[in-house]
Amino acid sequence: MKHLDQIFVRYKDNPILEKDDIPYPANTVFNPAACKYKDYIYLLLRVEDRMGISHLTLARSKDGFNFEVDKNPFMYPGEDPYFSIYEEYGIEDARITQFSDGVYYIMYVVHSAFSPRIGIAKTNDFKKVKRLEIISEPSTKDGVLFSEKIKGEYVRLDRPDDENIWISYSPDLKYWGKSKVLLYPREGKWDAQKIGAGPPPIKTERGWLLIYHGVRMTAAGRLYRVGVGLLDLENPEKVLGVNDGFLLGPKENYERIGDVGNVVFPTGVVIEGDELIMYYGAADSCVCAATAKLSDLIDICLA
Ligand code: BMA
Repeated sequence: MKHLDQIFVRYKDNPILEKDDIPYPANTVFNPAACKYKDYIYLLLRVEDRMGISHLTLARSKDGFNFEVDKNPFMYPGEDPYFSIYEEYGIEDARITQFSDGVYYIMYVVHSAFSPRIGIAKTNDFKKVKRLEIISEPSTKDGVLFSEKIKGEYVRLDRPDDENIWISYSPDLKYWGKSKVLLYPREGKWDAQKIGAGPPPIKTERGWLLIYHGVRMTAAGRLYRVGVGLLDLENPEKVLGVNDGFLLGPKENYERIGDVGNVVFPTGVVIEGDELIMYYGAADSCVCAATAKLSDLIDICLA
C-alpha cells in the first residue's frame, strides 16, 4: 500500500488560479466547487473582494488544470430580502452536486450578522441559477448534498456545532430533519479540534467516499488538513472506515502563506474512471489541484 504522503499528488503548476486570474478586481480566490458539464470541467470559485465580502464566479477548463474565469460573477449575495438579510456578509465555499436528471444543486455558506448558515440553489445550464432556500439554522458550514436520494430522501452533511459532521434528511430539499452526529474530531490526533465535509460524497461500488478537512489547534494557530472516510452505500450513517492519518497538509509555500496561512481546504472533486482531481483552497488565497486514485483512497479507509 502507498505511503499516506504519496496518495495525493499536487499538480505541478499549482496554484491553478490566483487573484490576478480574476478578470476584475479581487482580493483573493479560493475554496472552489467543481463538476463536469458538457465537455468542460467547471469550478465555482469563492472570490473575495476588498471589502471582505465573497461571491461565486465560474471558471471553465477542458483539461481540469488550465481554467478561464468568467468576466462576471455567477452569484452575488442575494438582493431579494428573503435571502439578503442572511447573505449580507457574503456567500462562500460552494459545493456542487450533480443529479442524474441533469440538475446541479449548489450548497453554499451564507454569512451575515446572524452567523453562517447553508443556502441551496440549482442550475441546469450554468447560465441561470435559482435560489431555493436557506436550509439550516445558525451556525453551520460545510453543507454537502449526496448525489441521489437514499430510501426516498435527500441526504446532506454539515457542521452545525462547529465541531462534528452531522447527517440530515429531507423529502423536498426545503425541510430537513432526523439529524444525527456522524463523525467526530479525534482527541489528540491531527483532526482533534473540528472536522467538516469537503466535496460532496463520491458514490463508489464500495461506499460513499468522503473527503473531509480536519483542524488541529497549534501554538501557531489552526492547521487545516485533508482526510478520508467511507460510508455505507445504503445507510450512510454506518461508517465503514476513516483513515487515521491525514493525506494532504500545508507544505508548499502557497499553502503555508496567505490571508490565512497553513490551510488546505478541499471543496471540489471530479472523477474520470479511477482517477480523481481534487480542488482545494490554499491559505485562503489561491486555488490548487491534486490528483489521486479512487481505489487508493478507498483502500486506506478500510485498511
Ligand atoms: C473555515 C471556512 C473556510 C476557510 C477556513 C480557513 O472555517 O471559513 O472558508 O477556508 O476556515 O480560514
